[in-house]
Amino acid sequence: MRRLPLCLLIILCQSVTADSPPLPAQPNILFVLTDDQGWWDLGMRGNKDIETPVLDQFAEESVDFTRYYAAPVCAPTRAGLMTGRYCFRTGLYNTRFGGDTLGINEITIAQVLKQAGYRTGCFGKWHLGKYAPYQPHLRGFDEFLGHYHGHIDEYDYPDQIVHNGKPVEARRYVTDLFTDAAIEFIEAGDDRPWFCYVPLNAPHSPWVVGTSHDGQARGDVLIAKYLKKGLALREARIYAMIDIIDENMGRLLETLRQDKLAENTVVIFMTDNGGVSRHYKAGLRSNKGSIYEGGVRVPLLVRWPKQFPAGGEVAAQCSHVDLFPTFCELAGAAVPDDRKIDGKSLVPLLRAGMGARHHDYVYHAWDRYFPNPDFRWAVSDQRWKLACQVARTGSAARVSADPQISSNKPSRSKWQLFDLQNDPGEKTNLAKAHPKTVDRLRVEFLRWFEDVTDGVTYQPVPIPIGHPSEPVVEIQPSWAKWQGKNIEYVFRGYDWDTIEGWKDKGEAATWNLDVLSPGTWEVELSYGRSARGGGTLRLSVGDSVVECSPPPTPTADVFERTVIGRLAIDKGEAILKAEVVSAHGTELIRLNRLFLRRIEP
Ligand SMILES: [Ca+2]
Repeated sequence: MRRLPLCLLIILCQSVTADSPPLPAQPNILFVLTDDQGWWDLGMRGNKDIETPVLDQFAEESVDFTRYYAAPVCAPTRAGLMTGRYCFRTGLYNTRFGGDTLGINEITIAQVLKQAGYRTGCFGKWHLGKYAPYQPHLRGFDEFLGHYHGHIDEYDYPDQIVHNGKPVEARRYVTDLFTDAAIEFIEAGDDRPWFCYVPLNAPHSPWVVGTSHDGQARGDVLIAKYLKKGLALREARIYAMIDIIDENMGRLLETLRQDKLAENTVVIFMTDNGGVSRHYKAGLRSNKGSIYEGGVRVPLLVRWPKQFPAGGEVAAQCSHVDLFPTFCELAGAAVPDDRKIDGKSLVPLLRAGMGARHHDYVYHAWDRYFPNPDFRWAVSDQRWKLACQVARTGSAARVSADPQISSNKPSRSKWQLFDLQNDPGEKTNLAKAHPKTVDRLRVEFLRWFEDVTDGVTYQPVPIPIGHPSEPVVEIQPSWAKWQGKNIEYVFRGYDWDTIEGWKDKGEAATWNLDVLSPGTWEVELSYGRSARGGGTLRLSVGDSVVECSPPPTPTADVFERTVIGRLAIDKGEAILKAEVVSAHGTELIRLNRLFLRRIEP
């Protein structure tokens, strides 16, 4: 008896699609992605404390996907969104250390839509590659304003902002800023349809809501509002950031309304991984980074007035990789046929406004260090989910850019089986009661894992230098490998990272380079040095060497820049090496960054 309604639903779904008139060709696509906002961080999910009136109203006008999955963390989801492929196929395996770079042979949805005649813009967090030619304006986006890394540190007067490859200064709260840029893009329209991708970096840490130069009025008011409701300060800050997201979603939708674009625009709202807030969880287990539902189930709301039924609800399990073929179908563009695309278009489900089946299986795996089939993984069918989450030991601050293969052994005792239909909170492990289901899901997961990792190398891509659009290349510590007893990488938000503790002769850090054209580069060192330390540092690429003894800076945490010489570098793969010639006292320096500036021949 349980199966009958399901069959009817499938038949209904198919008949709606088959009998429906064709969709209007090439609608505009406005795609809003938020960062670390949970499934539960919406009023419509029963969260009585958060205030998201715009998104709640938008949900009533949209098709709501109730089993929609992102990857457990940021960059893997973005890789899947941009390519329709699970991230491991693309060479992307990390959120830092250069492992967050989308393979150069991947085809992005922006490239496809641009080819199909769309104007394309991206406003927000890219997180798929820092260097040319991995930057978004070189990967199909006509227009990019945003940042490359996983987060920035200043949200009010935002730092690390880039416009089409060039660093720029910007003011205004970052969510307002990216929304302003998206609205400018939408309103600068011509006859072409447009694709406007708005990957807002809120409410990702560091949870900054201040408006310091405006008297902190808005930030203080929003935080105070949530503190009064009894939230802890951290939670109040996250909710306050979501208030601002909601307000800006309203600005985008109002722009469409005023410009009479609403009926010709498909609007998508989703978030990039599980939430980080803990005040209200809608009964889901765990948070961002995990393979439990709280780590991977995210909202997906899709609105197209008169085409997709308002208030529709899709129960079928769907995945972030599905948006790529969905956008292709909306644009009338062919899905690339020279590679495996994991996603399946959601258009039939959207037109029906319902559906109980889409993917037989959806897969998750996340290990910061290296793709690993035994560490943190899960696979689900429409009812069951097999999950394994093993805690890794060790300090994240000392994580090497050199991927280490885990020594974890497969351990069936750590596998958990959940009945998601009856236990969406993943409270009861049924693995012992259903060994055949466990076997089936594990076999399916391993089949998938072998498939998506087959023939792919997982290493930080070599840093390209000599690309014509990037005459100055910033070499960051997080992309280095290092060797030595004292030396260590310290993560402080990318531009403030260091490699420090250089004490013994021979202690070294290296970066792999991909030299696109031969030439001479001026080397500038950004560093801090205490008067209690010092010494001589050598930088080399092959036979080309420069040495320097940088003077002290006001403290070891104040970074100054100094040009230390020139390196002649041949075309091809090369290794840039920094090493201790001599050191005394506390440490030689704290190496913050290197800048390679091409000298015109
Ligand atoms: Ca995220």
